[in-house]
Amino acid sequence: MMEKKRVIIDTDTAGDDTISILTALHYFQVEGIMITGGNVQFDQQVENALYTIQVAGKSGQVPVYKGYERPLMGLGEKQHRTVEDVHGKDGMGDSFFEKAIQRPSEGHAVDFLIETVHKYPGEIHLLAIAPLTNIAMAIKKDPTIIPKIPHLYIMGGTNNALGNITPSAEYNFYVDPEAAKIVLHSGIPMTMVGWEMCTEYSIMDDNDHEDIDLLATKGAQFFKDVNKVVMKFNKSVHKLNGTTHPDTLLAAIAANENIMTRSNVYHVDVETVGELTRGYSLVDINNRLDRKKNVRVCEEIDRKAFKEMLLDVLRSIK
Ligand SMILES: [Ca+2]
Repeated sequence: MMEKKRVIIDTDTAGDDTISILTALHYFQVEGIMITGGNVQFDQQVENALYTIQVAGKSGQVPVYKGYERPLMGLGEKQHRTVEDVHGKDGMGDSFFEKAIQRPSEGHAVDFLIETVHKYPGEIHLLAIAPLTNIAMAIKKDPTIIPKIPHLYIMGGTNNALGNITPSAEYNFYVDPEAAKIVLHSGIPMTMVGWEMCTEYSIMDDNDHEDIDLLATKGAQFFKDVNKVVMKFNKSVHKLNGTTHPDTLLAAIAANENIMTRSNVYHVDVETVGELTRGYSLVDINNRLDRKKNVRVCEEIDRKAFKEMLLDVLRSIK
């Protein structure tokens, strides 16, 4: 068997983050999980990550580090907004799972990232499925990690499409656009999977949920539990008929780039000051700005192959 690639996950663990973590644990050697402020109350996110590791049967094998609880500029109107309405009060579909046995590791997530990248230069792929605060701060603290990171996969932004937290912005970029800006211009090779990829290719409708139920595994039950609230939310707010899996899609693409059937490298930037557009991601498709092309943007996914990967992951968790 081929040796698994090493990854570090940066997550605001709630809802689909958990399935993304399960996906990463299935396909990668996960060196550690970093928590950043986002979806729900910070310590709850830490607990959710620890519990997810336990569900995967890997308790004590994957360290969880606490990172920044607030965005870089989290003041006044820019205060960070959690989204319990999307994922449930506990971020886990109001499942209120028991407390995991594993506890968070000592030390700051950013220091863990820096140390691990230096320990395995050229080997640590990053899966960013949260606001980009921790990764931006790591780059600022030690820019010498930049050439040692082979690839960064970002779930965030949109390719000039409808946002989810505001009409113009996707949640991860909206929470910390300054961090997104630092990361997008860092020079790290990166792939962005935007929210519109999620709504086009990752939705699991009632039929898909039936297929998942039929697996009758612990993984399938966990999937069902954490997705209870988001199913209702998506129907009423986003007019989407099913659950959305942006973070899982991101992990699946990182694990198997062949499911990304079309992508292009563009100049991508993020709006930090717009009255209506804070967090909006600009993708310069026609190169009107004539600026450096910095991001590979995912544009099409083999939806069937993605679903197969998801089923494989959930099937494997007995
Ligand atoms: Ca997330």
